Amino acid sequence: ETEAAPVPRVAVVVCLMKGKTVLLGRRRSSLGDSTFSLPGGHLEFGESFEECAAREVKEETGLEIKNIELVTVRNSVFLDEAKPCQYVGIFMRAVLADDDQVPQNVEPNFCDGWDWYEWDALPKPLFWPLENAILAGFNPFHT
Ligand code: 8DG
Ligand code: MG
Ligand code: MG
Repeated sequence: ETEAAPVPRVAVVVCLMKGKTVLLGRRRSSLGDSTFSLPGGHLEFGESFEECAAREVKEETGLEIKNIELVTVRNSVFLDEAKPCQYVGIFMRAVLADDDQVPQNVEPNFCDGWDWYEWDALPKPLFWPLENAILAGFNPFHT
């Protein structure tokens, strides 16, 4: 059986900021299983980055967000995976539309649950494209 050749895909990820903290969830996925990552997912046809950010955050956490802005773009190539893949990662930042909202684990098959973590004390291990972005200077609080 032959599979279609892999192609790069566009992913929008969202650094949702509350005070000095950001929202992270532990992944349940063949890619980066058990690592902490931002809410986010694949850009759908016709969407703006901001629309995708709001939709993915809503789908995964139930939260409504505002002040959605582009922070940086990263190219992440996963050649060592069983299914090699490549993501152009669009890193956005945003804040809660209403500070009283509490994240819900809407997709428990893909995430152990969401929580707020101090930017200066992030949990380990981070999903490696997020880790790499931070090592390269990604900081949603300094833009
Ligand atoms: P979808 O079906 O909802 O569209 O996608 P998903 O199931 O939510 O996809 P995902 O794995 O959460 O995100 C898509 C890709 O985005 C992921 O496989 C790799 C890339 N990505 C990064 N950094 C991050 C990050 O910090 N969090 C998430 N969730 N994805 C990231 O490059
Ligand atoms: Mg996701
Ligand atoms: Mg998703």
